[in-house]
Amino acid sequence: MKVLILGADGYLGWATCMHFSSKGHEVTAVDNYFRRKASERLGCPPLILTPELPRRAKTWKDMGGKAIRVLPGDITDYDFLLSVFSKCRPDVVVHYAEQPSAVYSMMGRDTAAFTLMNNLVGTLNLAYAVRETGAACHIVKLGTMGEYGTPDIDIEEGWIEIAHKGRKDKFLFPRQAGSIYHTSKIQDTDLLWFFARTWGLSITDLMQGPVYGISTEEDGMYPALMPNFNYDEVFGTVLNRFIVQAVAGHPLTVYGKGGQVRGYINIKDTLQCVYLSSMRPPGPGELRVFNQVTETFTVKELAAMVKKAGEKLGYEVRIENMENPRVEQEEHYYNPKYTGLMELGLKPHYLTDDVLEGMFHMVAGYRTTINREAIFRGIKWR
Ligand code: USQ
Repeated sequence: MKVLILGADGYLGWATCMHFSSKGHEVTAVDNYFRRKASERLGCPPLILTPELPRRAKTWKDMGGKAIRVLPGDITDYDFLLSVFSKCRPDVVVHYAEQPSAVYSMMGRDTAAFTLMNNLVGTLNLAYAVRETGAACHIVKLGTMGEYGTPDIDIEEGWIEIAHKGRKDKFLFPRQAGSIYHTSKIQDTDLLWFFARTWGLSITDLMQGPVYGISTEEDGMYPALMPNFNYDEVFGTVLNRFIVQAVAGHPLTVYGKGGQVRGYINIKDTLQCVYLSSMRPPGPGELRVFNQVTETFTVKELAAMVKKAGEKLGYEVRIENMENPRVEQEEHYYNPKYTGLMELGLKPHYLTDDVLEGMFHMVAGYRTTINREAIFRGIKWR
């Protein structure tokens, strides 16, 4: 297949490029380096400083991989995106090219506006490019479990049947996000659902939970190929942050009571999910939704697991329940369904003591580069 990966320089993007490439697909990688530049600007670069995409692609090829074409640019520039489509003629587009941080979106008016503009115009351009070039391609868009919020009923896999006054219909599951970022992901889903209904586009929406992990099968732990792993308050996800905090001797920053439940997924399983979805596209006009998580934990359960694994390795790990900078429920019902990807063939890597210890060992190798100032600065929702 010809695979176009938008947002190829993010935490998940480059790993996805290598995953498809290793299976013999023809990969084109696109990124405008937003996240790389923003995390640099905010003084919170990733733990491992990786080269930009052309160097990564060269390293991958030198190490025996297939060529990956790199086209740097911004998909909110429609002419640029059209030129990418004419060069690549994709069978599938994996769309990660969004501002991915809830915290960044809540820093102020400008970052909120950027998040909406970037995420919505990028997605709009993608739909138009598919239609204008007549590409018979499937769009795999990364969504987020945070779109659903924390409702007091079971969360279905994207769709819910509602009976009302004696009649029934199927609708997108109600969504009520907790940040401007998560709201932009509801809105981009609405855009794509509109284009599925109106133009017959074929869409998969992967409602992913927070991802953890620092390495994948394909990178061979070679630093130039490893994911851009952020541990700071703005771009880091909670479990990755806790491991770095434990290694740096910083208390684990549990927000509020720590009873917030989320569905988590190992980065290796993200790759499987995106791959499995790409190989089995939905029909034209269909918006297929999968909940992309493999298990659920409260934040305090995660902190306890990290403390236990860290102490076994000789670290002194302290947990601190701090005032929650976010507005979110700290104790709530949470029961999402997540069987669709298993039915497609996902073989989960669960969060075991061995996985945690492996992450500790890898992070410890970069201990001297950890910037403690970036760990917590207290960006508030209100
Ligand atoms: N949390 C803490 N302490 C921290 C960081 C986070 O207690 O130091 C808590 C948060 O308050 C939240 C939970 O951990 O309740 C998850 O936070 P997170 O920062 O790992 O995740 P979030 O901000 O929701 O965003 C991340 C990714 C985003 C993705 C989303 C999936 O940045 O791209 O869409 O996870 S989900 O959370 O399911 O919406």
